[in-house]
Amino acid sequence: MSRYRSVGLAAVSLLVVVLAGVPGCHGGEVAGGASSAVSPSAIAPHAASFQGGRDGADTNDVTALGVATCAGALLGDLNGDGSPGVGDAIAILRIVVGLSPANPLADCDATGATTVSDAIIVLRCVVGLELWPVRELFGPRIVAVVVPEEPVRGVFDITVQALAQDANVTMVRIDCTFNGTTQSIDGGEGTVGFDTGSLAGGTIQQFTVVAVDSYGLTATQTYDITVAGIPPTVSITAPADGANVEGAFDVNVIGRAQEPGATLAKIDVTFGGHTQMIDGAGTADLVGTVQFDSLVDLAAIAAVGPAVVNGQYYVTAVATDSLGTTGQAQIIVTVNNYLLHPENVTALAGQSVRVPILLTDTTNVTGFSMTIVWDASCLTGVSVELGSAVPPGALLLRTWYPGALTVAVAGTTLFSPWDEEILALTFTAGTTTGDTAIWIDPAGSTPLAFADRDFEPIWPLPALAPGTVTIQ
Ligand SMILES: [Ca+2]
Ligand SMILES: [Ca+2]
Repeated sequence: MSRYRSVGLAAVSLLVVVLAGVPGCHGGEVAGGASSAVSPSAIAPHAASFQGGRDGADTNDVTALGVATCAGALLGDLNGDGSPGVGDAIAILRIVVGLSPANPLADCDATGATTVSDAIIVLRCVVGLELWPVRELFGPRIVAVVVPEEPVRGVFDITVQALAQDANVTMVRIDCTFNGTTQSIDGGEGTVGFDTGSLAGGTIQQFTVVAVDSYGLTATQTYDITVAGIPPTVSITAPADGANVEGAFDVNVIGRAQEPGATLAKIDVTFGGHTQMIDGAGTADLVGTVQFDSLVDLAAIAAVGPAVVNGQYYVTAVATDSLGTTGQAQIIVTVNNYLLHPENVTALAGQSVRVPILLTDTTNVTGFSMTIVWDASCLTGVSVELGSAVPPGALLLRTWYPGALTVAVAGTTLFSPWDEEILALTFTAGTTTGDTAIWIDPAGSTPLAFADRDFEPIWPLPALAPGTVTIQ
């Protein structure tokens, strides 16, 4: 019996072993003495993972334009150990009989099909009748990647070309990944478009090309792509950070586009939930002023801060250049209006609720008069007490109507300069839940007035703001 025939018989016997699924007989001596202990069950996962690119072993990361090839793969070496073995032959035979999925590495004789002949070739290599390797596979080669030379912004194209390097192998696809998105090119050449989207200008993002051939071998290249758009600068030149503001106040801003060739499109300035826009003039620089009123739209101011009118708030300026890149500046201002207002409070339905009336600056104040108004269907049974800012013994006068109270305090002792509470009303909250307003009527039956110790009127009068009782 020739050695060729004995190897053939060994292959046939291996086929029987595989078909029978007999454990413990997967390796063993083959003519020539070579042995392998690889089991069929250990081969299949590897064959499957190989389709994904040899577990990344062929990845070649480069950051400059060039050529990257996969690490060599060997025809017939299905278990990837670099050597011919009985395990490789068994793996091929499992493909022949349909127990394992097809694997292009099994086609040792390049017939385009996996047959017993392919297993025999591996076994001949095992016993030294043929030279190993049968053939080395080089995998695909990325030959050209055309990326934008300049930093990119918005939609941009990248053209890629890859070649299969091995005989009887074709390019299957090229996977291109940028910013978490992968697009595939069928075959070995094509162009894909990506979008920088919301990526920050001036940052460097990776672009990865993975070429896949019909053997499942891959080649990988990675490039650095700079996102265009150096953010514009912007600053708030007035008011100063931390400044007090009262009533209407101006905000001055200045911005400049930094990206070469870009102009400044606009500056959005925001305070108290309101945004005002300064349009660009088609130039890189933009200077402008917007005005806000810290009194007019109190609801909007309260919406961005605690439920008090005076307090600290952000002023934000966002500059947007002609490429859509933004830069931002922010300061904090303290709204410090001379203000008379009921405090915002929360009440339980049917329960009593105390509502302080606050004056934000009690300097030189010794007396006042005012009319306080509310919805009598929501709040009933009002009682009045002097606030903690008012000295004991001050005279309290009051007249009560459903939904209105006139009250006056006259005295010669100065109010506490560090306390804002000048009066407090206690109501019984109704059973209807929701918000109900309390406000000061400056021209009511007892007009709003403040006086000093000489009974001289204090002027100007404070601004007025409503308070809210939230019934729960
Ligand atoms: Ca092997
Ligand atoms: Ca074949």
